Amino acid sequence: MFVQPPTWPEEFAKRYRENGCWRGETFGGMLRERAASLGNKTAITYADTHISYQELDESVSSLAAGFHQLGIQKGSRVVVQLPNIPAFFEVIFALFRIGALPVFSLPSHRSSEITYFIEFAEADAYVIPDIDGGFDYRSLARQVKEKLPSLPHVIVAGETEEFLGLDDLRKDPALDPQIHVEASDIAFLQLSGGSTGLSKLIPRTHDDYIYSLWKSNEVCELTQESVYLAALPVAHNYPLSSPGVLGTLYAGGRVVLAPGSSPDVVFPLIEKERATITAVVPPIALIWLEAAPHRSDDLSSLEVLQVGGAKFSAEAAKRVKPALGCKLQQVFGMAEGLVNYTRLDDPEHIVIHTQGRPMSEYDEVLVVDDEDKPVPHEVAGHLLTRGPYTIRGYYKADEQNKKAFTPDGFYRTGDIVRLTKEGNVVVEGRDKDQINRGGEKVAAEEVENHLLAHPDIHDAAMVSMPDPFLGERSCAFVIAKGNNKPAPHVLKSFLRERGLAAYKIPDRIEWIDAFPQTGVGKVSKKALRELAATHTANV
Ligand code: J2J
Repeated sequence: MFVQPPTWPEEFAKRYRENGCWRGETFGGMLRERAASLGNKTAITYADTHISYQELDESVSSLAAGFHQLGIQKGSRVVVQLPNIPAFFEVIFALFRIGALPVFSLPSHRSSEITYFIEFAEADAYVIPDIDGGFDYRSLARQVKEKLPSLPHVIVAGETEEFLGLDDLRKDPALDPQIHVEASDIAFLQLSGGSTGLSKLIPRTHDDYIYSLWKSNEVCELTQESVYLAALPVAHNYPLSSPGVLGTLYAGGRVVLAPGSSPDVVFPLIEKERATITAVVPPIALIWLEAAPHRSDDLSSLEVLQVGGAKFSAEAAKRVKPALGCKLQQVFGMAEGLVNYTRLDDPEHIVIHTQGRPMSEYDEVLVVDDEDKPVPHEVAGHLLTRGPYTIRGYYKADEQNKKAFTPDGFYRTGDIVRLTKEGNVVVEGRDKDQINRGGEKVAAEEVENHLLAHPDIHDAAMVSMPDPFLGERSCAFVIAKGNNKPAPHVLKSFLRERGLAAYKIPDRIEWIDAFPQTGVGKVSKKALRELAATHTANV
């Protein structure tokens, strides 16, 4: 059963509509309009395949009919785990069109995450590619089916083996069931980075997400001429919406799907497709900066490189223009909503030293102390936010919502920031129990719980340690139950066998006799972070 998540109080919804933020558009309707007005213009390029808006719209209608005949209904949830391939767009727009909700999982997720998403969202189907990046997703689906035999459908884009094929679902587009979908309906469930145990699910409406797209397009100056190169996995909120692939389609531009983010893959693609904008996380930006002087690819079409997802150092930021010949745009966003951008005409010191400012004049941003009292400009504090595209509550999480939101509806981002006098945000740190591994978020508690399942482990605590490349890596400290202390690589295999995504496996695991404690007897993660940092410095 679909449980309605908390939403904006009527007075806010009314205001966002009256102010023109929410335009009453749906994703299904938006694609149909673009197909009508842009017809043969290319929407998506994938290797040598070019898909026009018209063609995309038709395959979406034919799949909408297929999903509907399969029993996927308005409000049904479908876990979508697809890489950067055209099927991603066909599937999600087909689901949008019939009012079913994609649950966006990442290609790196494994059985632990996927079974949780399917169970928690009570999903009716799970959509995968056959093989991607050398990994066979059908074998993953088999593991998932073993744990969840009642999962109704596994659908494969490609060679199906024993499963149902996406191509078998395609029906005559005229059979599109024409389901009525409201712009205020939840369009999909996005994943939170997670800080308390497992990822929470983020309900985003057509109205609020489409607003974040067209507002991002204004700020990032996206037009029909724009060519957005998707180098990050498109299911992640940042390349999906800031302005990302969906913003590009909204603008009537062209999306170029890259199968990876290395310079060998991306640079020739920028040259070939004359890409104008792309988005990366800081570690990828560093690799591109290193590679650029040694390569002869023509990157002259690239106007903007967006960097976000984790803090980009000022030293690296300074090198973007000289090395790549394009503008840098810093992006500080979150799947829960709020997105900040440096503006394309901002002076250099702002672009290099800040993470930009909220994209909408209706974003409310507060920086507060531990008692929720506002702090002055230039003083670091907790970032709280509320606005026309920031959620009011997670999906099926009544208890957690009490902590994650203030009584008047502000989302507690868990980020420590300071606001400059000009109103730009500088990210100074974090007070959530999360490790940001070069843009990939790892909830410490989730990994600790897996470690605690090991028979030799009495207690576990995971913290970040500084890393020049990723910004942070993870270090888990473990206390033994008895004398048996398996080697770290044995514990890592144990976690892998439990089906945990590779980026969540601790980079380092250390046995320790006891945890340092805070004054009130809790595990002091601060002291553990210091310990991890000293050990790192000694390596
Ligand atoms: C420091 N920390 C940052 C930055 C995100 C656009 C861009 C990014 C995301 C994203 C997104 C940061 N500097 N520039 O959804 O639409 C950290 C913060 C934040 C968390 C959100 C988008 N940019 N972060 O990264 O939901 O801690 O979204 O709260 O994955 O990433 O993570 P996520």
